[in-house]
Amino acid sequence: MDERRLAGVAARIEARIPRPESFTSDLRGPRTAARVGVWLGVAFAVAFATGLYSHASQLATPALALPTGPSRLYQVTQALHVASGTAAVPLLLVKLWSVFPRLVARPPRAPRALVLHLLERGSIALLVGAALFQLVTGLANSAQWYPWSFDFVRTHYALGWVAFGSLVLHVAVKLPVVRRALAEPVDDPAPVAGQGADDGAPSRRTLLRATWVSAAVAVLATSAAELPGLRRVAVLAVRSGQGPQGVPVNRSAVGAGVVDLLGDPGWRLRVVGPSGVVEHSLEELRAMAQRAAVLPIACVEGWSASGRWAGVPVRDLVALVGGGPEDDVVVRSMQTRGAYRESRLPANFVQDPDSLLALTLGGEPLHPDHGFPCRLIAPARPGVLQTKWVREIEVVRA
Ligand SMILES: Nc1nc2c(c(=O)[nH]1)N[C@H]1C(S)=C(S)[C@@H](COP(=O)(O)O)O[C@H]1N2
Ligand SMILES: [Mo]
Repeated sequence: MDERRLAGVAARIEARIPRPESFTSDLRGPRTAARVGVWLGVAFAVAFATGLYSHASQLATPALALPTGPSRLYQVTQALHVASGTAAVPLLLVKLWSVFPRLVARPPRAPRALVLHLLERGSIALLVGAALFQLVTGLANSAQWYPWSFDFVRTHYALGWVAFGSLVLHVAVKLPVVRRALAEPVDDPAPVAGQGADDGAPSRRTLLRATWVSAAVAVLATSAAELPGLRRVAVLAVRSGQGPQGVPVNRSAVGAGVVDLLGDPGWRLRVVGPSGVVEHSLEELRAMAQRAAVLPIACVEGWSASGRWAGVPVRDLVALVGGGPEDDVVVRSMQTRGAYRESRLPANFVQDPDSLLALTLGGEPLHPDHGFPCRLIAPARPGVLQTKWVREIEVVRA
């Protein structure tokens, strides 16, 4: 009796679980999945390559010397990183929709087929999980929202490898299906009059066009602020482009807890090197040979702004304490807490004449929020490493 009731309940549940046949839209399936998949693959490849470069740029001692020019290199690659990740959001949603019926396909019974099925499903679970994680954490990061306690940089980097690795595997496994699907026409030929009815559903071509448009709108709404004249289109951009001296601010002087130190007449820049320690007052720094350069602040979060910075080339300060062309420098802020209170400038960046200890922005002394009395600004470098409120520069031999 009980057993019969149980069997009845099981049968009713079973009947409610959708089967691949329950999804009737022709728009799903390989022809849609392959076409959206191509662009999703491109977006992930761009995000992965630019992500690796960004990661290498933030290492204290990268394995190979990264180029110091063109000065906008980091700005451009980081904008591409955020744009490709943003474009991937609508692409991934349409792609998941197009293959969703396969998720509820019943596993085969034969042991060999079952093992293959589970391996395939496992690799797809890894790919989808890692891809969703990357897009969600990346978007939250570009919105400056950190609702988690793990280390974003390390986790996003590690899962970038997982996502890209499982993507390569997925493409390799699906290549025959993809080729077949791409060789087929996007839409079936229109039904001959009198035979078969046009059910009024949109065509696959319409669906694909709507997908491309969504991806473009998502990119423009978040990133157009980076393009000249298009800031007003970027309704979802986090940075307004406003800030003292025309450059936005991430961490203000108040936020960094340095306000009380900025007016100190006893402030000296300490420069430590092989031949000793030299201290410079602000007046002395202003009296040294100055150099100006138009350089961007390019935040890892995706916003950027260029300014005309002027000050003393770092290499001139390093030369005064016996530093040589092979030496890195560590730049330390007056800030006593916070992850970005110091940064390391690799030797080839130290030697670039545009790597400045900046004293002015747009011809005016630095605003307190931009790092008064002086800050580091170097070409092709992530914003997080452009240390503000500098107190000490130390020459270190790698
Ligand atoms: N000392 C110190 N320097 C810092 C930071 C910081 O928190 N402390 N933030 C960095 C980050 S994340 C960025 S994007 C740039 C922003 O520079 P800006 O505020 O002048 O635009 O400063 C960098 N320099
Ligand atoms: Mo930043």
